[in-house]
Amino acid sequence: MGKKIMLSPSVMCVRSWEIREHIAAFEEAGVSAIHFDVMDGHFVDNIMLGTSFYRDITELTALPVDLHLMCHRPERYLNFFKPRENDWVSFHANAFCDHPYRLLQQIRELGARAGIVLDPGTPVACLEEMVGVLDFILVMAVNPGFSGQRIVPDHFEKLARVYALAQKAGHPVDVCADGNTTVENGARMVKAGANCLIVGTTSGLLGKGAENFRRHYQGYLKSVAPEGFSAL
Ligand code: S6P
Ligand code: MG
Repeated sequence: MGKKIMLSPSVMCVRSWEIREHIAAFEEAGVSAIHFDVMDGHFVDNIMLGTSFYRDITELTALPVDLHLMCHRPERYLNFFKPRENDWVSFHANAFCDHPYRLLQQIRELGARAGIVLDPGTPVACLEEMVGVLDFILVMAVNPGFSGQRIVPDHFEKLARVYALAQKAGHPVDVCADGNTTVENGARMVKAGANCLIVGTTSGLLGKGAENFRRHYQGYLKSVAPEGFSAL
């Protein structure tokens, strides 16, 4: 059995009125989590995906929700979202946050999985002091704020450095890639060390209806990890 690859579909790429059928398709496919982009209009200009939509999703499924907080002061949002046990919560190393280590501990105390996000411009070294309290690292392949962008050129090399650091943690730390996870890029991301891919419009899986997701999910998974894989 080869490397286990997790896929997490990004719901900002799904029309809100199509969410119910998509969640049914995600459950059938056995995705690892549902990626949920939160944008505060300050850390990034865009404003997107709030607490009521999060609650709607949690009423529809027990699948973990992967809260990607693109927000300054991410510590403020735990009380608003109230993540469930087994949800994933990540925030950006370059967002204003006085005590990121403490916030990671607080996320874990809720029983959720704690993650740090690296922008394309954020150095990998900032993870060194936090890797002991991390469950995953989300490496942005695009600048945060929008779907449908092109990957930054040095992303694969950066992923490899993140993977090397994660290996030294002494406990399992997942390495996730977010943005422009086309089949071709996804395969290179997996080779570079990612074991989790956030899939959106450019993967061809989202933005074209739930039936399209159903039809192409297994093929995508096979293409990004051709040497033997299993979904978690
Ligand atoms: C971007 C966001 C991402 C997008 C994803 C969409 O700010 O964090 O999670 O949802 O990049 O996928 P694609 O394939 O359109 O880039
Ligand atoms: Mg995201």
